[in-house]
Amino acid sequence: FPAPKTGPFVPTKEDYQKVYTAIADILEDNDYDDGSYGPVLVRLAWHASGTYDKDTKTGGSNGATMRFSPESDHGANAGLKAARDRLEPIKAQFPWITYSDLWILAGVCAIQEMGGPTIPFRAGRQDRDVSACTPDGRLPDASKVQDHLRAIFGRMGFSDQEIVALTGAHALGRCHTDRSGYDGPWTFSPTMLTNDFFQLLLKEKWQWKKWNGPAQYEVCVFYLFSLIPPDLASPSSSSDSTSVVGYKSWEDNLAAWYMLLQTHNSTDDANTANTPSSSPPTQDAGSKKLMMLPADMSLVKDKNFRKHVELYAKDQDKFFEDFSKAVTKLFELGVPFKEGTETWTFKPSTEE
Ligand code: DDH
Repeated sequence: FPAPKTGPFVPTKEDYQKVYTAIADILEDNDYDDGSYGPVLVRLAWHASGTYDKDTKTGGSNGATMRFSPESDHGANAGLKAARDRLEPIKAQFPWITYSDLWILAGVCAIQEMGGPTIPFRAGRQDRDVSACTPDGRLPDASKVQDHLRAIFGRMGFSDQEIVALTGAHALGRCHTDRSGYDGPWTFSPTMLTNDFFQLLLKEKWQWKKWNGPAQYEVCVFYLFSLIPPDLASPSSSSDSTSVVGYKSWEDNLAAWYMLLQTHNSTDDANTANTPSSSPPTQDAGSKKLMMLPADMSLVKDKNFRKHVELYAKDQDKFFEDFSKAVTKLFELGVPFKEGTETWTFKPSTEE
């Protein structure tokens, strides 16, 4: 008999599902940040995609050019080596997947596993060499505000509504003094995707943080004290109007108060850009005080952005629906999919 012909390996949805499951298995790590690599993997997928320029059709997630210098050394990409390194064993286990598809699938997986919406996925990104690296400056600068955001995201092809929806990803993760220079998480639950980023933007009073690092906002603690509801001691009455992050019951509200005040009393201010921490950066989760970037704050200062913030703060389902659409678009910018490429969705590991 003639030897059966063996063509090139064509991975199926089941093969990608195996990669998804393997990524889901390596998200948690109690020694890293808030206990999960999920947020930094989302950031890797976003920074791989967010270099896209619709006019020149350069950049985007096709290529995984952040593997190479100079792109890996761009200031905006500081710290993303942790995410790329975390995925190396997965690449070794499934050598057929391209880095470009792997990084995006990791973003999809991390969003879903952290309680976010389903993000549809199409495979077919090809890795490219160093010559496809994009110039520095294509990703947003956190110290800048609405005009800059519209210029950067407009270059990728996004509307105001999509910019606001995408930035809701800041419910996840934190800033690191040894990466961007900023410090702290945006929400109390940085490993769960919720609409808390929008709720906090609207409900808290934000003030400039007094420190040696870059200009950022923190919750005004005196304002918090002034808000302590007189009826808090009486469980029967509702303290809805003074809710810290939109919690409905007075017990939840009290718990949120307690967390806020506790984090304000913490002594982690020594951990600034100018005062290196004595513990290794990967083990030091940094400040627990909530923060906002100047770029985040412009979402409530600009009235055309603000109306979307208000909608998403009220309606998490709507946020999830729009976030899923905008992230799918982001992750596919500039990818030359073959005609007829199927769209797949993967189940979160909790539903398997
Ligand atoms: Fe972001 N982001 N991002 N971001 N981002 C940072 C962290 C994370 C901006 C600046 C910063 C998006 C939009 C913007 C995530 C996801 C997304 C940090 C801190 C800065 C600074 C980095 C560090 O110190 O480690 C700015 C500016 C914008 C904007 O202008 C809109 C978008 C669109 C996304 C997305 O995923 C769709 C995530 C997740 C993190 C947390 C990373 C981590 O390690 O934790």
